[in-house]
Amino acid sequence: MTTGAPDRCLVMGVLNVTPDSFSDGGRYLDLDAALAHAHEMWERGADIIDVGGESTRPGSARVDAETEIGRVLPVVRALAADGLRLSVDTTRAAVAEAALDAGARIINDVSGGLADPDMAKVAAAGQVPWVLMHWRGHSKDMNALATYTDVVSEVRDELRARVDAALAAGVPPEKIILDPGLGFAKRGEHDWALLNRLDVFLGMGFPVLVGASRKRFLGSLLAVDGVPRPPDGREDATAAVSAIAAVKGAWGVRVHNVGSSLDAVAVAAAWRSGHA
Ligand code: PMM
Repeated sequence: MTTGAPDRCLVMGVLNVTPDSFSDGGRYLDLDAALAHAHEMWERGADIIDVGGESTRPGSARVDAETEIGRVLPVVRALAADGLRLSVDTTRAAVAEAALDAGARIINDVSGGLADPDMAKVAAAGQVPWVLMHWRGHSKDMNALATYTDVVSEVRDELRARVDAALAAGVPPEKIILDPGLGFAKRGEHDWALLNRLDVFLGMGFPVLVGASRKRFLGSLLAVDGVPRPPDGREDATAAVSAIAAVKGAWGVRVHNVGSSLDAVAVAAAWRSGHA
């Protein structure tokens, strides 16, 4: 698969094989349930299934590498054998390497290579697309790291530093995908500022992935009497972000409900081209 411009924004379906992810934790820890959900997303038209074995919800504790590998590998092996295109959502080089060996084709690293110095070597050796997300620290610390004077330029500069590190490690530029990291060491005001200036990230010269699905800033936007809308009620807002991201030229959106975002990116593609 290339990371160049496809004719429409790609839809990456989230498969969290975790007990505690914020919106779907515990639903797909069972292997059969995970495989069935992945197939359901794939048959609906998802372009990539993103398999993760460690929750990144704000405040969550880490799991050890063996636990993460134990969750991710059986799922990757089975889905790759069925021909699904998979990314592995991990910050650990050992997990990424094992998942690539088992058939995953993309590394989705929410730490942009910062959490594990060996990740760049794995990405360079595998010659696979590598999503570098903006990140400032692990989940238990990230709310305290959400301090910015100018969030757009700081996220851009910090991402640029991750790109430079990846290139220096031998990762080909055409394999790099950037992600502003909505909700990761960001408060709602930061998420909106980043979405408002998606053009800055698109202008960095690499494909851009947007992960807004069901996130807190959408719950806050849709709050009633100060009570955030729960994650299950954020689907329409997620699809709206997918449509806007696609109209602006994002390479992909990472979402839990692929159906509504596939419709959204279809509308965006028709809008952009002026024909269906
Ligand atoms: N968000 C989450 C997990 N992985 N990966 C990328 N590239 N971008 C994101 O925004 C992102 C991610 C957290 O959401 P989840 O707990 O619902 O998976």
